[in-house]
Amino acid sequence: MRNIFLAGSTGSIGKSAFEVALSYPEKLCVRAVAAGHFSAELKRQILDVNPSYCVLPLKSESDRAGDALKRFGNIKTKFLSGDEGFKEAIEDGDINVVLNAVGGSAGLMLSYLSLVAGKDLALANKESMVMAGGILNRAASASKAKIIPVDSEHSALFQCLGCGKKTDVKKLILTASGGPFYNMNKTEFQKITPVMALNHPKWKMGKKITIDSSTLANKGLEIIEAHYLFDIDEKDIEVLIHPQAVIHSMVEFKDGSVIAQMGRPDMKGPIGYALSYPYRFHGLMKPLNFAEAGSIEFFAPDAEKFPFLNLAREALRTGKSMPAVFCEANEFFVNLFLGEKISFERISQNVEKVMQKHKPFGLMTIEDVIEAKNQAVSISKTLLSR
Ligand code: MN3
Repeated sequence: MRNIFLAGSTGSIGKSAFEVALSYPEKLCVRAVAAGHFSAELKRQILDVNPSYCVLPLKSESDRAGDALKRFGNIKTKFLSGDEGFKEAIEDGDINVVLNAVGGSAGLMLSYLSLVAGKDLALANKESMVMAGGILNRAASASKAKIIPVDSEHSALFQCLGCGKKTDVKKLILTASGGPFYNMNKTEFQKITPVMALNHPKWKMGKKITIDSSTLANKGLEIIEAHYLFDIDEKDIEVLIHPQAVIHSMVEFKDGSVIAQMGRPDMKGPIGYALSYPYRFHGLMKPLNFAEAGSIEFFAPDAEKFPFLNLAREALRTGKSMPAVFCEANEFFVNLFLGEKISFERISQNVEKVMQKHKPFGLMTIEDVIEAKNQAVSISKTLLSR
């Protein structure tokens, strides 16, 4: 039995993970949940599984949740708040794995605390790996905890890498659906609204990641994530547009052989794999029907149309605090775009300016990462006041 701390339980990944857990009750148990707010969905989850803990960022929210569930006499859930609350729940001896499906840089501390506590981390929150990859890897090796990717491309790479030795790997090939604007003429980019950008052709996801998919910042973040997860050089990580999203990523070995991982675009695949590894859950999802899938296409990405690919590569080559600043500045400007305060093309233009102004410094501790995050926000704000 694996006892899961499911963080971000009411988001799109969280809800799929909840379903996976309920489908394999003899193998999985949701022992703790965490969400950004107390909602009807969270209440339903607590009533469904009666977890030992529920963690919310604010004390006022966790008090509200506690009050709302008090009248259900059999609920044994302890309501906690903030990083202290996370720590208490993570450190509970019953928890074996933390599934971090928190959206954006808010997931950073959870990844760190989980690994420090020696708990395996099923990682859907790519931002924490981008911002603090080196620190998280050190924490994992010190505590002997494993980091198992839940991001679909990285789950695919993880599965493909199992087919050979690391010294025999030539390159990683990250596939990208291309998002809704891949075929749009760049001159029309100025007309893109948040509603248009939120309409992703293949995956149904949260707002921040859907915008990131439309700018290809998501793929940029995934290059950095892949580097830290698998210790592969930036120049050996290729991006390939593959609109059908049937191949989730590939690994090329030095003998010229390429291994691909395929399946329907269903997040239950990578979630289930991370929670069953090194085994597999039987009947997890409908297999691919190749005759139905029809033809599959591949294109080289257009880095001029989507500047985030090269910005991410530059951040990774610069290293130190630059990936964290890249990640945080992007999140800052994505939120402004969602609020219709800046245009679509401004997101990448502003991130580039923030990177130019930032003086990179080495990241030794998690506090250094938070300092990089704060600097990214303050530089981002100066771009708006002019
Ligand atoms: Mn992905």
